[in-house]
Amino acid sequence: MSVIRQSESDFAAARKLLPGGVNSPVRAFKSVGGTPRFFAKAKGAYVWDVDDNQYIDYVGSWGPMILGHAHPDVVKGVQETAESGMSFGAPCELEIELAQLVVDMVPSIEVVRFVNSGTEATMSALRLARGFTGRDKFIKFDGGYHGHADGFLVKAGSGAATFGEPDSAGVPNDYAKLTLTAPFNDIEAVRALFAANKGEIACIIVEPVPGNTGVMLLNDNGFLQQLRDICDAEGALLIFDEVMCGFRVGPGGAQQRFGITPDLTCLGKIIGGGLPVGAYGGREEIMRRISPDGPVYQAGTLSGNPLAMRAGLETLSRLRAPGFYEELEARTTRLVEGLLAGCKAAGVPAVANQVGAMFTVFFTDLPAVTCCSDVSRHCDLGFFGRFFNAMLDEGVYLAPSQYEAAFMSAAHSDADIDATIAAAGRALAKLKA
Ligand code: KE4
Repeated sequence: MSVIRQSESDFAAARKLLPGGVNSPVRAFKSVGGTPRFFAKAKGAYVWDVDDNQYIDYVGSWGPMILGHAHPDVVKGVQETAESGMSFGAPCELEIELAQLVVDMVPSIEVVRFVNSGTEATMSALRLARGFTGRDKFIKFDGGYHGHADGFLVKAGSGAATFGEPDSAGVPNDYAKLTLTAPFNDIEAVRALFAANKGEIACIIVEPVPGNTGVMLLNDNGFLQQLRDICDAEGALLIFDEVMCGFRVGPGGAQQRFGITPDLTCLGKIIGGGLPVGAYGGREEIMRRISPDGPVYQAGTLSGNPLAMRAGLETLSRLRAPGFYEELEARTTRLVEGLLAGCKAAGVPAVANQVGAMFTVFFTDLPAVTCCSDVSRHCDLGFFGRFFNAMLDEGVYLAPSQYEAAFMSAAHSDADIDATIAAAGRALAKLKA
């Protein structure tokens, strides 16, 4: 059991000043129990808490740190840029450079707008889809999490599902009723929604690689193509929420990996290299409806600020190195196979879902986890919590919720992966004893 006195003291102090002692709910460890670790430092594949305990980190700030923490070139770029000013509130050339890189990397994006978070990206894309189609309703999927804008907190996944509260207080019923939901991978349910809401649905928003009910896999029926086809037939827009899987499952995200072209794409996390950046983009015809070109309003004081743009540039430009994703995916596969082998050896029933460099291990007797109800009904969330804390004691930091994804970075070495697998073996043996 690691010494965590300073984290305990910090958590007590933080709880007096911050709701739950945190600035984002999942960080409070409510679903896994125990004291959240307050981080003091992060470098490469490692983080250190305020008691100087070191962990191999598979959260990576929830995805952004794909190069590893505090990459020297990213840090140097931010330091240099800061010398010339932290934020202008005026156009700067770094915005053009990052926009060009996003347009070059993400197949469907012709025009892009930078914002400050994934939530801003998805809420703006939804407003744009409504403005472009003149329709108010939209479809999301059970367990899909698209940030905390009101209309999305209806059967949200991730944080809300972790707390077992699929709807959030404070979301007006009149607003929530515009949100239609369907099970992921279920095209018949989507067809039924369009039939029952003829001419009223502005868009479908989907995580093409769901990561907020743990990682979910597409079925074998070409679900994303089916969504593309139904949107074309019904005059609705297809929005890919690639905040998590964008630049994570390949240089062009899920749309490039699966060869499907959405009308709008939402980005976040990796695009800012650890600084607050979100983005939404798509076909020029649609994006030109955004103010000041068009009537759909959206704005932001710190949007496109030079520091965040430079961090994003220094990060994305390194993802295009030949073999970058192949290596990352191979490391992730080796880790997942090692963890499952450890579970088997310990007699702990488990399965895993992995796409590229994101994965989730589920503790369940099911042969596969294919939807969010599999997680809430058939996964041992209590065991997950005990495993999470046992891995903390072994010096490995996993996501503090069964409903989250874990992320590999380019900084994780083979030795780190071997050490993680060995740590899991010890943790599982302790839990089985
Ligand atoms: P942010 O507003 O947190 O930058 O992005 C919201 C968002 C939108 N779309 C997807 C697919 C997302 O995964 C997210 C945010 N992901 C969570 C992790 N499940 C962020 C961690 C947190 O909420 O603290």
